[in-house]
Amino acid sequence: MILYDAARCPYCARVRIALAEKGLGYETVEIDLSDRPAWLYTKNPSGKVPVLEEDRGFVLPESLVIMEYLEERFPEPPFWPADPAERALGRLWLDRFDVRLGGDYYALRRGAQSELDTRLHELDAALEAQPFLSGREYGLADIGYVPWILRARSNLGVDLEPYEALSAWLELLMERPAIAAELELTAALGR
Ligand SMILES: N[C@@H](CCC(=O)N[C@@H](CS)C(=O)NCC(=O)O)C(=O)O
Repeated sequence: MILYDAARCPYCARVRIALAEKGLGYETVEIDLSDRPAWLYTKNPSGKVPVLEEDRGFVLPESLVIMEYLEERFPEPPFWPADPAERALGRLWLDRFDVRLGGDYYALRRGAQSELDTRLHELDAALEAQPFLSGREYGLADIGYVPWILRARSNLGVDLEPYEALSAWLELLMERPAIAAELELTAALGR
């Protein structure tokens, strides 16, 4: 498998974490997003990364679609909880990512008006009630959000300490080698 990747890209981070959690080996082709090769558009017409390419020539863009694909093609270990209600809530987190985190994260990064603190309070409140985003088990919802939380802290200088449940969630996640590797990569990127 080949991952067309960019170290800085949090959407790529979702896929890197998913691949690592599934224990899958892959080759990385690092894409310079400021000088994208023209052939990238043949793999993904939007010219965005991540894109996953399988040995048999199957090419798939879009981080959420790739994660769901990996889950179906390599079911072990499972990414979704056994409880259908928790699965549904996990999917809702992913579906609402832009309003629940992404929009205000990117607004802050652009220097525009941002309510990232409110979004972080909301995440914190959700995680006070349960250890993981979709409920009792770690899964795709957590993988879908954690790259931005890591980058908010290391790249945007957001102090996560006031958000106790969110910080506890992050600590728990960082015990996982796939997330710890991503933390190292994010820290190495600097601001
Ligand atoms: N919806 C896409 C978003 C991917 C995305 O925005 N990737 C960024 C890098 S973090 C990119 O390729 N940007 C280049 C561009 O917007 O032209 C996904 O989930 O994979």
